[in-house]
Amino acid sequence: MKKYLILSAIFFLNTITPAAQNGAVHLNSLGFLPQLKKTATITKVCSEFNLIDETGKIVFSGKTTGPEYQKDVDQNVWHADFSSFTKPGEYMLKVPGVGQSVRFKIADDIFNFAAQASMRAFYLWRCGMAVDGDFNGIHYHQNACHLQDGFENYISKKGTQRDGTGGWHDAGDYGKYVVNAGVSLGVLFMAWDHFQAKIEKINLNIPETAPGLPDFLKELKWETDWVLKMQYPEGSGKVSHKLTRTNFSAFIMPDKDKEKRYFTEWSSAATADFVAIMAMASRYFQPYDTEYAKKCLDAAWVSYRFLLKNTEHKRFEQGDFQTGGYQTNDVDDRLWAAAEMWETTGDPSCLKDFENRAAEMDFKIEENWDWGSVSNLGMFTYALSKRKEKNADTEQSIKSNIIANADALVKKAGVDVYSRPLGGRYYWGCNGTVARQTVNLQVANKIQQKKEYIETALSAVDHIFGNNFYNRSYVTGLGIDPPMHPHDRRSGADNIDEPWPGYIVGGGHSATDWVDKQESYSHNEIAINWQAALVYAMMGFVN
Ligand code: 9MR
Ligand code: ZN
Repeated sequence: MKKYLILSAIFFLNTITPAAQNGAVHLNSLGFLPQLKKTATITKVCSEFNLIDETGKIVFSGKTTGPEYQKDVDQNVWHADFSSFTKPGEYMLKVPGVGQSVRFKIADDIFNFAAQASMRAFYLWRCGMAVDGDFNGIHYHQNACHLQDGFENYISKKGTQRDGTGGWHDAGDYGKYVVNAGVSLGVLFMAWDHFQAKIEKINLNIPETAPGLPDFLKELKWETDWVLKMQYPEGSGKVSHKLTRTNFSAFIMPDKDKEKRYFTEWSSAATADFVAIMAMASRYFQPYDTEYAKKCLDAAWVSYRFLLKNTEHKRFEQGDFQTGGYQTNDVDDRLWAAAEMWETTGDPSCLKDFENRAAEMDFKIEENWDWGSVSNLGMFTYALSKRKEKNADTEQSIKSNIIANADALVKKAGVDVYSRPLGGRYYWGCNGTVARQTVNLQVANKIQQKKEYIETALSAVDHIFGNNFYNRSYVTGLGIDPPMHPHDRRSGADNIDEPWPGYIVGGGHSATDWVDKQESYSHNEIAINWQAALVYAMMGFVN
C-alpha cells in the first residue's frame, strides 16, 4: 500500500510538475519567436543538447558552450543556442546527462497571450468600479471600492469631500499616487506610440467605459480621468501628490477598506508629471475624442504655467502619512513635462525649456530608470519627434547618447549568464527596470536599426519568463512555476489560491535572495510602474 502510494505520487509529480524535475535547463518558458534568437542556460555540466518535437523526434542538435562562472549567482553555466532552428511547433530541449526543459512553442504569436494578460492586469487594478476577470478557469472578482475618495482635510479645506474616484490602485496596496501614475502612463503611452499596430491586434475584453476608443486607450483613460481629478480645483495648477489613507490597510478586499482617504498636499514632481501625462493624453486621445484632448491640454497648460512661475523644488512631506512616499527631485520631471508640452503643441517656449534642461543634464540617457528618474521619457520623445525646430546639436547629442546607452545594455546582457541587461544590479522593483530597459533598446532601434537591440530586449523578456537563476517566471499566472504569493491585497484576501493573473513581481535585492512570500513586500509586491514596463516589453513582440 505504502509502496503504491509512493509510486503514484512520483507518477503524479512527473506528469504535472515538469519544472521540478528539469531544474537545470533555464529558458523563456513562454517560448520563442521563429526569426529571433533562442537560447537556454544550463546549470549542470553538459556538452550537447537536442531539440525534440512533439513526437519525440530530434529536430535539431548542437554543442553547448561553457562553462562560464558568475559570482553573484555563484554558478557555472553552459549555453545552448538553437536560434537557427526556425520551424514553428511545440518542442522541448533535452540535455544528455542533465535533463530537459519545459515544453515550449516556437510561434509568431507566442507572446500575444502574455501581452494581453499583462495589459488586462491594469483593468483588474481598477478602483471605483466592480471588476471581473476569468483566467485559467478561475473567476476573479472585486466589488466597487473607494467610492468615498477623497477628503480634503490635508489641503486646507477641513473635511470637505471631492470626487477623486477611479484610477488604478498603485500596487499591492490600494493607494493612488501621481508620481507613480506618471512613469506608468508615460511608458504605456510610449507603448501605444511605438507599437500601435501590434497593440490593436489584441482584444483586451474590457468593459465599455470609453466608447469609441481603442481598448488600450480605453484602459489608459480610466487612469487619466483620475489623474485630472488630482489637480487642485481652485485653478492654481498645483497637483496633489497622492490620494491615500494615512497608513496601509490590512489584507482585505478593497471594498472592505472603509477608512478615509485624503488628497494630500501638492509637490512639484507630481505637478510636472501631471503636465507630461496630460500633454501625452491630449496628443494620443486627439484622433478619437477632441473634446477630451482639449480638456487634458487646458489642464496641462495651467499646471505648466504654474511650474514656470514656481521654480523651486516643492518636496512632498509625509506628515501624518505612512503610505508610499514617492518623494523625488523634480528636475527630470520638469524636463519631461517640457518635452511633452512641446511635442503636443509645437510651442517654441516649451522647446527652449526642454533644450535648456537637457543641456543642464548633459543630454544624459539613464540605463536604470523608474519613477524617481523620468528624464529618459522626455529625451526619447524629443529624439523621436518629427517636429522640425529642434536644435541640431542637441538632437545629435541625445541621439548618440541613446545609441551608446543601448550598446552598453547589449554588452551587459551579453556578459550576464542569464542575459540580464541590468547586469548585476538588484534593488526594490528591479524586475520592472529590466522590463523598462526594453524602452531604451526599442528607441535606439528606431534611431539606428540593429538586430542586437531587439534581441537584447528579447533577452529581458526571456529573463522575466524563466531564463533566470530560479528557472521561474516572475509573472503571476504565466510561464514556469510563477509567483503564487505576491504582496497583493486582493490576492491575499479573496480566498482563491491562485493570485490575480498577469502581474510582474518586484524581484530580489541580490541575485539570489528573491522569495515568493506575501509578507515580503520589498521582493514580491506588484506595482503599476513595473507592470507598465512589462506591457511595453511584451507589446514589442506581439505579432
Ligand atoms: O517602487 C518603490 C521603490 O522604488 C521604493 O524603494 C519603495 C520604498 O519607498 O517604494 C516602492 O513603491 C511602493 C510605494 O511606496 C507604495 N505602493 C507600493 C509600491 C511598490 O512596492
Ligand atoms: Zn479602490
